[in-house]
Amino acid sequence: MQRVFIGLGSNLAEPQEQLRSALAAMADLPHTGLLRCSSFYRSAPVGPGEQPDYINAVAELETDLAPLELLDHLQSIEAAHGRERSVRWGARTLDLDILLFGREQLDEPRLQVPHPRMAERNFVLQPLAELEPQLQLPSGESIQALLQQCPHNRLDKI
Ligand code: A4P
Ligand code: MG
Repeated sequence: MQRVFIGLGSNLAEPQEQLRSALAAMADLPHTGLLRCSSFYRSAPVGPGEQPDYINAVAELETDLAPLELLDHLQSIEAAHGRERSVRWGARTLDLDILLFGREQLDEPRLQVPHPRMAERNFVLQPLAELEPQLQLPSGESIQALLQQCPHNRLDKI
């Protein structure tokens, strides 16, 4: 079993409902258990144009799936939630990112882990630190150090 952290985000179509339903879908995945989820956070949108605020959270799973198998399942869950890939970083009903997969470091065309942009995003780091305040990334950096260096965009615990 590997411990995995998933970043959840939504800013369309009842975002809190999207996250709750995504958590239920992840709990139902084969060879996978949902261990915990952080609080939900409301965050200022990072990306192009005018967008609604996001709801973000981080969930902890344990899984026997391989990383790319898990990615396939997460993309199916996104698709089932009406996600259409149009604008990069644009508004979305549901985004599920693999933040950490055990202590693995992967750099494949479809999957980079740790998630390459997590260190710049307080809407990822804050809920992750809520679950795991002593976390160290595979690089050796502590979550607390990353949080201090990260831009302080608007972020409110719900
Ligand atoms: N991919 C590679 N590595 C991973 C990984 N670790 N986890 C690939 C998941 N997917 C990974 O993603 C594009 C491709 O990334 C996938 O096909 C997968 O093979 P996508 O979800 O289709 O596209 P995207 O999400 O539009 O692009 P990207 O670059 O993943 O965007 P991000 O980085 O996810 O950012 N502002 C706030 N406040 N809150 C947010 O949650 N999210 C984004 C999206 C922008 N602004 C935001 C938020
Ligand atoms: Mg994504």
